[in-house]
Amino acid sequence: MTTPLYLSLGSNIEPSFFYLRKALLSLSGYFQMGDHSMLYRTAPQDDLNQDYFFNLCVKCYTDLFNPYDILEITQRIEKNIGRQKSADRPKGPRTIDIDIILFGDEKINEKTVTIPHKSWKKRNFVLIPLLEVDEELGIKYPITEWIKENRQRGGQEIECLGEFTLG
Ligand code: PH2
Ligand code: MG
Ligand code: MG
Repeated sequence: MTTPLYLSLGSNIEPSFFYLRKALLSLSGYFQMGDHSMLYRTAPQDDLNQDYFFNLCVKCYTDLFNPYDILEITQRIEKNIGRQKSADRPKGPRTIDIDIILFGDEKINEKTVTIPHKSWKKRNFVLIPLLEVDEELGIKYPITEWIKENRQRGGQEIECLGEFTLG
């Protein structure tokens, strides 16, 4: 049985496009790849004092069923791309971030992994590209409502830069 897996990718250390491409190519070594969204340039959230991010979402499929196995893969790829975690700035600048947003109907809330992602409802840089890769998610979750609410709260600047090709 294959399960859909929705990932959000982000980078705000140059060369961001290179890191994002490398992440998509690496993911294709572990998962069956579906569509990825357009590329977005987005204002930093949470830790505001850093460069703008480049974000996109991708839909994958996998036969794995243990969310920890998925996490291990995404973290291994982050590490390979040179991600360095900073204890004093957990939401600070990063070469690449690969976040698990949704994994089938999985619900897990533990220290190392939370699915659906802890902050996905509050982040238009996740919701907008996510809806683009799978419109039907908008039936299951009130995503357009969340997007509107987030917009009203402010600080959610997001600019579509167009298609992101792997070539
Ligand atoms: N990631 C964060 C914190 N803030 N802001 C934007 N715009 N994009 C991100 O990917 C992002 C962020 C923590 O992972
Ligand atoms: Mg993140
Ligand atoms: Mg992360």
